[in-house]
Amino acid sequence: MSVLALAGGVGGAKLCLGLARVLSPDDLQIVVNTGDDEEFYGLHVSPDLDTVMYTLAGLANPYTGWGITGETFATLEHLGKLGEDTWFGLGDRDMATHIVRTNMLRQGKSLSEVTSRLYRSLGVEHPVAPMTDDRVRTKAVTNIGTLEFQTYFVKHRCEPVVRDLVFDGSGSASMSEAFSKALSDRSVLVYCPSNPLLSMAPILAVPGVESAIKSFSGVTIAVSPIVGGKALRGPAAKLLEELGEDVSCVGVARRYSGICDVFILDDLDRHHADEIRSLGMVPVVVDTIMNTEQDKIDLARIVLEVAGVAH
Ligand code: GDP
Ligand code: FO1
Ligand code: CA
Repeated sequence: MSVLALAGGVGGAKLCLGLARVLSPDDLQIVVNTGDDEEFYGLHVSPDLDTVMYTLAGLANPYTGWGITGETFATLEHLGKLGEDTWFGLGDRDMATHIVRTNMLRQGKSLSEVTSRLYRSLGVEHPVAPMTDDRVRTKAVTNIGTLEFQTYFVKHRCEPVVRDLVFDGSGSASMSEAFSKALSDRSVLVYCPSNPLLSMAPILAVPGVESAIKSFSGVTIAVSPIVGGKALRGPAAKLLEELGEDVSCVGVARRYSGICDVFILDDLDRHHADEIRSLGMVPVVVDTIMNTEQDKIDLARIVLEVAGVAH
């Protein structure tokens, strides 16, 4: 079975790890959101690409989900002493990733090329690509003004009330080559349990993506990131509410209506199965909470089994 998985950061990375444990590198292509990207201290940071990378490389910080385990922050501390505003926490080792990325981009390499080099260097064999090599930046239109994504997310801890989300630059962006190829030659598309508004929406906003998914010849399967009406972490539930959408797996499913065949929802949400069916998707109810590596592998196997049946 040949799979294309779409992912944001922490939630997406969990299922990607499970998929990578059960599929060979030839059978799995991962495509990641880059709307969260931003420059700090002159360095290009790609949080979701790095979260997936550190997770697949076994280096991810298990408490935060992002960054490197056992990280130190001496450079950041010194940047502070030199008068820099240091609310965005780049660790010493993580900083090396951004230095290599920034240098390669400056030399004219694409973000796809940089990503392949970084992942390979950390021993990750499964191919992972950004959704686009072009500049797309998520902005949050809030009650305190329009904020750059990391200012909203990290500096203001997602506290401002969001009225709209804008994916700056996406109108003129093109899908990365790996993304566009995977949409035409893979047999299963998986929407990982990532934030539908902040991680999946920017991927779907890249011109041509939605229409390519509509004509995708294989099976499309989503896993809900909303469990029991709540996000397991992060602002997904708060954002659904602020944007007037259903704060449940149904709100998530509605966003995938017309571009998804099978919707996997958690046991806790089994009472929503009929609503999912009425949106035109086949509901599959399972335990979707991935704490251990075995949980991630188990859910990945279920996704593949469901894909096999639906095919
Ligand atoms: P971010 O970019 O780091 O915010 O991560 P993502 O967008 O990829 O994922 C965030 C979403 O993952 C949140 O809405 C969480 O509810 C969801 N999530 C995290 N862990 C799990 C899990 O174990 N199971 C499910 N179903 N969702 C999860
Ligand atoms: N998230 C935080 O809440 N605080 C941080 O200081 C922080 C630093 C950071 C550095 C590198 C990186 O790749 C991610 C980092 N994140 C941090 C996480 C990240 O900004 C968000 O989780 C995502 O952008 C949301 O997907
Ligand atoms: Ca993200």
